[in-house]
Amino acid sequence: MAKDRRPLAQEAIESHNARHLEAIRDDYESLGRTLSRRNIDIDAIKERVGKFSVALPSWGVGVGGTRFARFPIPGEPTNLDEKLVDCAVVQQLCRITPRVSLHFPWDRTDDPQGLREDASELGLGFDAVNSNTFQDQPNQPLSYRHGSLTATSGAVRDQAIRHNIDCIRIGQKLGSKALTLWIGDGTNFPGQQSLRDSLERYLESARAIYAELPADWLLLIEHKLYEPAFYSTVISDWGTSVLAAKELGPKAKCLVDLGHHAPNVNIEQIVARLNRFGKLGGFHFNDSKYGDDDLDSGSINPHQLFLVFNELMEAERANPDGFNPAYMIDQSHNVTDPIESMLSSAEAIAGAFARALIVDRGALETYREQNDVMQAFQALRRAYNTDVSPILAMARIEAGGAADPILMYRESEWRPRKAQERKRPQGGAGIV
Ligand SMILES: [Mn+2]
Repeated sequence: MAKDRRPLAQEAIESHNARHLEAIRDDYESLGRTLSRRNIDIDAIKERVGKFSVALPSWGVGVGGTRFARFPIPGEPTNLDEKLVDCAVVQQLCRITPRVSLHFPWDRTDDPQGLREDASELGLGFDAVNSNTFQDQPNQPLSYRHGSLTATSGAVRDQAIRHNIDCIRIGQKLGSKALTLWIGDGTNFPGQQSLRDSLERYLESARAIYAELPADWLLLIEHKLYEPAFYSTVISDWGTSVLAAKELGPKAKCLVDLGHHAPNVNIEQIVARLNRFGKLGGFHFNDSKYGDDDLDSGSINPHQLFLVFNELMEAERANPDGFNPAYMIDQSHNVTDPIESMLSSAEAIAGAFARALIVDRGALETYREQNDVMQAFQALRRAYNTDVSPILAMARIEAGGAADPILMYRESEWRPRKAQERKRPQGGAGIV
């Protein structure tokens, strides 16, 4: 049995909860009566919410930035151990973020086994590992300036393939079960590279990585429309992603990052398409206004988040046994305390999940059959308009989390205390 090194005093959380419990219970019972008039058992919904989880990105607990600047805050984590501890704070307060997704080489470790034990003492495990061939590292023999897995140079491609295989090996020691593959490869000029051959090189490199996957692992292919390349991107859209996944084999699936699409694209429809072909691998949750903004989940378009989960519920109904997509937050917190953003986002994601659970699916199907457009829409609207926060709060309290995670976080004075203890963070430009 691992030692318990969770960062916050559990008694403080309990005394915080004691101050809020009566009000939450009151709201929960009232919502329970509302839902029971719709033949929905609130306790059953709470139970499903209690089993829901979403992984945290290790890079999300540091203050993010843009290519113009980064404005660090005192007390933010400056190394992997501190990042893990901050993830543990999030998990201790909200109880639906029990796994962390690491990013190599940013989260380089010489002792993955020891790291796994440390994480377990903090109440954390590890989710998908992420490779990074979109920037050069100090002392790296060959540059990715002109691409990585799709570079014209075979030696550069080999270096990028080897890095991905290293990530799999480290991930195995951490208990991960998936490698997320996103490359920045693409072009800025028409004519710069052959659009056909660069995809061919991607497939060849990805095949070499796929061949090294353990039997129970997945390769999650993440597409993105543009940036850092601005004319063409090799894995630019879900179509390219699903074709590549089909060509590679059953362990290759598609990862949908909500910010990686053209404006106004119907992402929930993409979810349905990928699921139809057995290729829905996972999600990177965030929100966006203009592009890959990496804003907090549910802060801009909570309705879209709900519709995505609604589609996920339909996918689960169609395929109840084999449905297990990897859910992860992927955001950049530039102007907030990252822990607070992560708590707010986890709540938004779980809230969208809970709303999708209370859609009356039987009625929805009947309305669809009858082409009763307005009532079909109302079936979704009724669920979307329901305030599910008492369900989330009750599930969280029963799991040992905080009644009001952000308030409790402030009461704990975590960041001011860390500002005294931790090294001063560096500013400068760049996304971390
Ligand atoms: Mn992503």
